[in-house]
Amino acid sequence: MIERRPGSRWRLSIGTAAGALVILGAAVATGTAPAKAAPSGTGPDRVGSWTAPFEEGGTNTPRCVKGGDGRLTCKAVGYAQAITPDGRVFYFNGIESSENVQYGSAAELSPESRDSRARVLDLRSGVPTWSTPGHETGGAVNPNLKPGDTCQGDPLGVAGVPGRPGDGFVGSLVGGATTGTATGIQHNPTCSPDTGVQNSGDMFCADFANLADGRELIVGGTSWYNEPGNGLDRDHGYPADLGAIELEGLRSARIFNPATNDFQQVAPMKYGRWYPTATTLSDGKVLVASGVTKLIKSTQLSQVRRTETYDPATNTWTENYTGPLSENSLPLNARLFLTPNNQIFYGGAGQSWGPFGQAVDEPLFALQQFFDLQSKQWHIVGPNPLGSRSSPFSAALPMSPPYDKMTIITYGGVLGPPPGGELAVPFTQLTTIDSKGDVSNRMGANLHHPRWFVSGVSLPDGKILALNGADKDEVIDPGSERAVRTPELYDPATNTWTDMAGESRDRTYHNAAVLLPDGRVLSGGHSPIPASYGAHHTVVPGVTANNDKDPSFQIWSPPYLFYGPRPRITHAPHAVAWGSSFTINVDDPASIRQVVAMRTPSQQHVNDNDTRTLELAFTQTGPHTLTVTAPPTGVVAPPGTYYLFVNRQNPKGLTPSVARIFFIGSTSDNREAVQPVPDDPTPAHGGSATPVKDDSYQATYLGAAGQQADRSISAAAANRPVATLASRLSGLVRASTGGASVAVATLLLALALGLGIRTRRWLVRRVRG
Ligand SMILES: [Cu+2]
Repeated sequence: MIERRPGSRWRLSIGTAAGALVILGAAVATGTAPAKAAPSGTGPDRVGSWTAPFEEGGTNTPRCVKGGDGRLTCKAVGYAQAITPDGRVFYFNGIESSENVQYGSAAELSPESRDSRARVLDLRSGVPTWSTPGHETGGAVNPNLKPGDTCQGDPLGVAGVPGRPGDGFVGSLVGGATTGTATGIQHNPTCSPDTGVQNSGDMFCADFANLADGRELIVGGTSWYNEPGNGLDRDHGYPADLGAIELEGLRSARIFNPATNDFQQVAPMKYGRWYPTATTLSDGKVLVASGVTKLIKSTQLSQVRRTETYDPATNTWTENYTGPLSENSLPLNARLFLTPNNQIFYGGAGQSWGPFGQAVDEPLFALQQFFDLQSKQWHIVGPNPLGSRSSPFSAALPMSPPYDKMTIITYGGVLGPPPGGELAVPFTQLTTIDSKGDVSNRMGANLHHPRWFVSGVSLPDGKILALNGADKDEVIDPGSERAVRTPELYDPATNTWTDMAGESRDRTYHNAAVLLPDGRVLSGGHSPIPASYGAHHTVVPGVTANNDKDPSFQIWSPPYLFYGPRPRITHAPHAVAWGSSFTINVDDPASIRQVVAMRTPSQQHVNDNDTRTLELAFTQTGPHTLTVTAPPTGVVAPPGTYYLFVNRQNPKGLTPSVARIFFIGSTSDNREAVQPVPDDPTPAHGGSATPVKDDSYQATYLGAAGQQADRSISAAAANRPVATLASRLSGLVRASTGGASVAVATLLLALALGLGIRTRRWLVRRVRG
């Protein structure tokens, strides 16, 4: 356990990097609490139950269809999911069109990719139905920093050197923000060499947040191209695509409006951001941090180091910069939380492979830090005991009045920045932040199943479900991972994980899961990187995870739905103001133990840092009336849509009602709240899914010769020892060349720059006690 000492507020500098690296080595040895024995039993009241998988179009339509241009279009995978104010599911695809890669991702994935398509899934009647939003790909064109530039006559633009202050390590070092002595050398790094290929405005790798009025803000995303391609690609009639893959972060921001089922483009960010993090603030503005301007051949050597804030009221972005301490290096999709001290907390978790393992300042990822929203500067709390963690799930556990502390649970993932670990870890960490900004860390019970890229879903009874993911970091060696299909349920009251009923499908890279208004959990998504960065195929059938994409969903009914009668909310207001009292009507007030507000989810890349589960104070004030106290401030409950649940005490535990969806914010509105599903929801029925190994993909795309080739690949891969060894070796080479050089370079850099003094002083102080 590490407590932050009073006065131990350090200034952030590159010099702390070397210290963090040392600390990281020791931190892995941190002890873990033993897991308590899981309850036995396999009935649905113990492990819940799953529906069969179902997908858009069902088994009546093939998973993939070939267009007139010979290209496959396949059903969208639900890798990013959000709940709309009327209780539908908005989702979009990940790595759209990667099924068209025939031989290798390095040359083909960028030219074959397309902008991801969005869908709206409606489960309210019990029978799943789908609709296609207007401008189904989000309709964005990434605004070029240099309009009209084609990159052909601008080598600096192609290389992105040195970039602008705030754009990675290089941009800031040369631009002067980090050293405090601006050289004035800047260069706009962005160019869009292939804007005609419909893959320059991809929502894939954007983050999103539910705005206060119920719309979804989507920030960043992907522009795909080969570099240097110089136009010599198959789209222009050449036999092959020249150049190698690049993924560039979009400056684009867009809003999906559920009321019109359409997108609108809004003001762009200053920096292109691939894999940024969007966190909703107390006033409804949205802070965006991290993301990288260019992933594969980055010349910036780290992510975007400055944050920007979007104001929906004025459609403007503000760069949060008041000096060098406004800059910070964070992993991609850094898990950032608005904490009770009204600052943004980073606890040491994100997705670390960016830019492609070369972030020279990545040891900073291991430091817990606050971003002060008033001073707009970062300050360090101390090292995270486990160092940095890549692709775990992090969420705030339930908070109760007076909401003066938040405990963030973080579980799974792999340890360390690149090269870090490849094997998933079972560790659970509980980090508590109070309203004074004090931070403490402790270990929780281990997961029973170590898992990387694990989703999480907070439930209305205060428990949290861990589901999906794989036993290894698939980014290191795609196709070598084995799926983890057994979900686990965490009970904060007993600090125990319990295995739940198993899912039917592999869901590894790019899965997502959200809580539905009927209290069930929707799980979907599976869009792995093509095996060994080649084309999609399963490396060792039956052993390694399915390496084809899977557009199916499954719905899990938690055990609490099998405990007994559900309570009913017969009246709730449309909107409540912070700190106000409001009344709700329920069928049996005496049985109600909890009234709970939960922020409606928006999850992508197993990242949903706006989650809130707020227990609300209440008293019975009439035969069917409860008077409830709304959360006091926007710090506790950022403005927006929330589920309202009441939990009834049944003999086996708490059972939630179906949810009303209501707004929490600055104003009250006594119109009736939306009730997305009836009090006795129709059990899910209808819907179906194509098989795991979908024939339409194989037959349509590969043809007879291709199927033969694919079988030979599978046969070769089935030679397990050889395949495993080869895959291990390739992963090791990738990891060591990418990562070891990073660690060495970081140390040398920090020492050479002479900026380790502060760290050395700190270490000396620690050693002396
Ligand atoms: Cu991804």
